[in-house]
Amino acid sequence: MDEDYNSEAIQVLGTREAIRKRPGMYIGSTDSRGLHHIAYEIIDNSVDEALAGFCDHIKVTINRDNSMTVEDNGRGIPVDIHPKYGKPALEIVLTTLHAGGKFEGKVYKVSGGLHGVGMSVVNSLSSWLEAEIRRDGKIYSQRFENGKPTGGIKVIGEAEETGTKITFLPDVEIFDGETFEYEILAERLREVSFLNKGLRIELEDLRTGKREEFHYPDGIIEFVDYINRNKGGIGKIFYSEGEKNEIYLEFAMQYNNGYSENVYAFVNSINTIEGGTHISGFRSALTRVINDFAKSKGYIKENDEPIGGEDCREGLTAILNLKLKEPQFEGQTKTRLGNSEVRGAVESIVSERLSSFLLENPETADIMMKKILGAVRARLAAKRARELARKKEGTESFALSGKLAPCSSKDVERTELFIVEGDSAGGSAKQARNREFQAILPLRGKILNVEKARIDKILSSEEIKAMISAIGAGIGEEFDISKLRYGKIIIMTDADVDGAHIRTLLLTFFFRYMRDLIDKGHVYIAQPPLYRIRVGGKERYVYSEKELEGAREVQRFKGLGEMNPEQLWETTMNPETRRLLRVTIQDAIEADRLFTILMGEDVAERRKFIQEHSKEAVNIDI
Ligand code: 0RA
Repeated sequence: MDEDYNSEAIQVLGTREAIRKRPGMYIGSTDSRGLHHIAYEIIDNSVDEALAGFCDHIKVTINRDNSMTVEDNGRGIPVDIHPKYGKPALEIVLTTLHAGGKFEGKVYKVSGGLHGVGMSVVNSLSSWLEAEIRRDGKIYSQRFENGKPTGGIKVIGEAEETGTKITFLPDVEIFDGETFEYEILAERLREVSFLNKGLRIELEDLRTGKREEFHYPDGIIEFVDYINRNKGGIGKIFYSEGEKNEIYLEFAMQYNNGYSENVYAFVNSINTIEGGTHISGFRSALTRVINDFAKSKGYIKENDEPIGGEDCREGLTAILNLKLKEPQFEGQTKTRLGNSEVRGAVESIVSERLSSFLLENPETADIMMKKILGAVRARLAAKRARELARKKEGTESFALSGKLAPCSSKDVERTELFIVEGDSAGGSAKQARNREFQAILPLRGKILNVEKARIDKILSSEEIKAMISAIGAGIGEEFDISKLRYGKIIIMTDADVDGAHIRTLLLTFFFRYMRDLIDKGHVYIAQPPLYRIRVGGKERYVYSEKELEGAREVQRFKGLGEMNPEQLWETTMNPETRRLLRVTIQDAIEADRLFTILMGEDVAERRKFIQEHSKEAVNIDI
């Protein structure tokens, strides 16, 4: 204990300086992501108080000046004077990189974050911070400027309730003028409330008046329902929870009418997008239980080929929510769980609970088995189609005859594949391009909507076959980015509604079947100009309606085909002068929801979405 406090005392001196010198070490970056990270640091402390069972309401307010207020109705951060420091506990939490939660002499929480260390990080990166604590019948307040208290802790009133309220203004110098974004916060807060059933989280933006409340008494059951809402969930949602060797797991799952896998796992509220031992435990339990059940109930015969793991996960939505004491996060973004003991714990809980569920719910079990056996049949059909295609490949250069205009360079650092809508635009592009490093693949009309088709049908579409074979890295589970033939895959469609539709179809295909292509930043959208204008005797191209203001003599481009090759090269294809938009995925769950709504079955939901988002529809960075 003593040693702990001594080392903390030494750290006091340089806390703020150390954090400001290397903010990246504490919050990852100082861009928009980093700015939101400091909000989560404060919010997480309130969530921890909720996890400990002392708080059920959190309110987050974005104030007009880009400061943020986070209030909870927990016990309130202790304010009593700490004997060793002679300072209030509150002040210590806000000014030192202490081992959070420990100063009361006990570790009271499981946490994925910085164990309350976050508070001093936020204070260090803020211009000012105000804390208001309700405890012991009183309201206490303390203000910090540039990380330092402007005075001692003061009693400013009386209150029966307890709670903590923190308001802070992120330092513009550190965050380069970035501001809080309602949607980013809303997505995270929704997720947090799904993962902590019953917790009520309010979000209000005083700049716009927008407000929402997230409150899910049924927690991750509602999370699964939310994801499956537009996918057509089939059968009951299965929910169970269990604990093994101090590893706590709750999970919920349901199949839907779609074909993609949506298994998301959270460890201490952190979305483990890089996977890990918990996911592999879940997968092996699922595959084993399904095979055992299928055999015992006669869905497959003893000697049949076993049902594959990917068959069991086609059209499956599942949420795993784990809490554990010492998570080891690995991988590039520290979002892969490494703890080896977790695999067995998850596997055993899921196996036991899922096999009972199947026996006790024969109707849902039957719906699941039919779904899974459909996936098996489609996989076998696709395999036959691929084998057939491979055989053909040798003799007649499969699917590519005449369509792709390849480039001469093989240097993936430089090469670009333009996927172009229509033969006529394809023709212009072929004339316009630099054939050394730019290849052109024209597509005829609309491509297949992969959201509504399954793998065997997808593989029989000529347009899709041509794309797979041009890109050269395979598809789905077999996709291998090291075989990629072009460093940039550039979608070039007209700047109109049809063009936007084709672009969305292509992005859906890449998202579902070549996800790595997007994750590793290889997919781009070309930006053809809308108009050519003449200003003061000079010609200029205009890329948005806004830039058009006040121009005369205006030539509007209806489609790519209307530009002559020189214009197309100059405006859209020449790396020196063109504009490209790189496609990024901020949040896989939200992207999945968007694709489902935009490309799925539910027409009414799609119309509603497009109406709500019509203003922002230009250049959404999915
Ligand atoms: C440690 C001990 C106690 C409260 C908290 C931490 C606490 C921290 C935060 C941060 C945001 N909201 C919070 N609410 C509570 C109190 C222990 C006690 O009263 O016995």
